[in-house]
Amino acid sequence: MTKLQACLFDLDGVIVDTAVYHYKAWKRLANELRFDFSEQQNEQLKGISRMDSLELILGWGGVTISEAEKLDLATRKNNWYVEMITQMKPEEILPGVREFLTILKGAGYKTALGSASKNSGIILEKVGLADLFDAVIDGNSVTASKPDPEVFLKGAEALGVAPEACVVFEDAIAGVEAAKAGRMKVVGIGVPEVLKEADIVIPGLHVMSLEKLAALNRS
Ligand code: B16
Ligand code: MG
Repeated sequence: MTKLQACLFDLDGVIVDTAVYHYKAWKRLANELRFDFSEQQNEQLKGISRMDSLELILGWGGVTISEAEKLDLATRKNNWYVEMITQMKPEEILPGVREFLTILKGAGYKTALGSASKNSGIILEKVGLADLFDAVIDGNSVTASKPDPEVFLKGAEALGVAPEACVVFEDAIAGVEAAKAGRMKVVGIGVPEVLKEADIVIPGLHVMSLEKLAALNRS
């Protein structure tokens, strides 16, 4: 058994709730195209890449367009999204996140971000968490989306830690699958009925502790 040495964190839904901003921007785009989609449909967009999200949304609206038009729409949505996230403040960090990251650093664990977002750098800077991550792997440095393990394997590599010695914190099913495919332990953020493959599931990082991390080592 390899002793756990590093923690890898998803961003949206684990560190901050940027899903609300993604939803507002995608909804604005859909409305301009003269259709709408529900909050329930929006759940399917969590954790998946920008272009994959656009494909799903266009499918819901029955819209068929060229690849060039798709790129243009994705850019417009992203501009609206960036306008919103540049207003983000440290108060938007989810409960217990800063505290747990600080405890991890104090205990000698390495930390990395493993997100599908190409905007993770701005978000971490705006909420003031950039200094608590030893490495940031995001949509700018990966080619395959979750559930492919690439984002987390690159995170482990950047930290110089074996995948078996890493724990991933994830809120999306595709992210949990990615971590498992990368041979890592997974702490699901959400409910066990949804994140069935996770080793443990907690409601948020406010209830995470070094003791729970140590227990994963024995599981
Ligand atoms: P961007 P995560 C994901 O973040 C979001 O959950 C998903 O809704 C979004 O489409 C994706 O990032 C790409 O974001 O358009 O900013 O590159 O959960 O992987 O941290
Ligand atoms: Mg997420």
